[in-house]
Amino acid sequence: MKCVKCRQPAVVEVRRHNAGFCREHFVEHVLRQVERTIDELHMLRRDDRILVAVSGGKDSLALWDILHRLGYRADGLHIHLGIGEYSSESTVKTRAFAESRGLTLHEVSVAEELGFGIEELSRRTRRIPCSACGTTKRHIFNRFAREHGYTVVATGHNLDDEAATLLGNILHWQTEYLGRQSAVMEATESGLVRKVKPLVRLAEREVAAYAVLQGIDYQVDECPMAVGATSHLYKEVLNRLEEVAPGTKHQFLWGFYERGRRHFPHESRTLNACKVCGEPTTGEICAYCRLAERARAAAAGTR
Ligand code: Q46
Ligand code: ZN
Ligand code: ZN
Repeated sequence: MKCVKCRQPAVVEVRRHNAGFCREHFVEHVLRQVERTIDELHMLRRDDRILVAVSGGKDSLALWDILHRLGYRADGLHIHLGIGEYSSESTVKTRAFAESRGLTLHEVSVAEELGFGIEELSRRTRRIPCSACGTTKRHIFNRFAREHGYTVVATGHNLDDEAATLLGNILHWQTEYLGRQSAVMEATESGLVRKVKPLVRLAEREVAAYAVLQGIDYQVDECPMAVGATSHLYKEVLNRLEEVAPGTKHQFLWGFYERGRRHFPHESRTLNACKVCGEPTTGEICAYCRLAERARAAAAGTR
């Protein structure tokens, strides 16, 4: 197969575009896809101060690299989750990446905040690890962005991630989630910082190919806590459909953004300041503070 742009041998094939690309033109293709997503969905402004949520995996490091190349002002925030060797290795990769490109990296440690990491947090609170982890990450990213004057938080969710979430939300008819599922979450007066997902036009394998071709040394291991997650099964199912009919994932997700989402309720919720930490919440005390309180109570043996 030859590159559609220059007829040199292709190194990556993108079946849904029925095209092959050489290294140089694949990189250019990825940059254009992200630029197009940012423009079409009005994700970022040139004067935005962007905080990239960097885990050390391919998606977040590729996103940081791409935003940097597109000329945006983007700093990184890495959270030390405290999930054994997986976490320490992720931190090493993230730091090395930031250093190699001269980018500003902030770090926050869950263990320093709570006294223990995600593994212990989920054990003590008997919550599914990814649920406790998600609550913690959302809280830390939003609070950090707000306190440090960032106008937007960017995450590395790709087409496969978002299509799998959509499939899960439909299978369970989570109408409230469907109304909110979007590649852009606007800021609220109550203090939720704007959130964007600039990689939603790129399939996971395209992001991986981009990271490899750009020489990004990322954490290749999966988080050990994610073993058996249903999202893996949804991704497998979607990949199977994609094999038979290239373009299915894109049509599914982007069709939803363009034609499906508006049929689900998405009225803005009234949010209050959490009585403990001040972060926005629908109740009196936010999910993160309730989680932290439960974990501390369990440690003190009061429950
Ligand atoms: S880090 Fe955290 Fe993920 Fe690990 S515990 Fe689950 S949510 S899988 S992106
Ligand atoms: Zn080429
Ligand atoms: Zn709180």
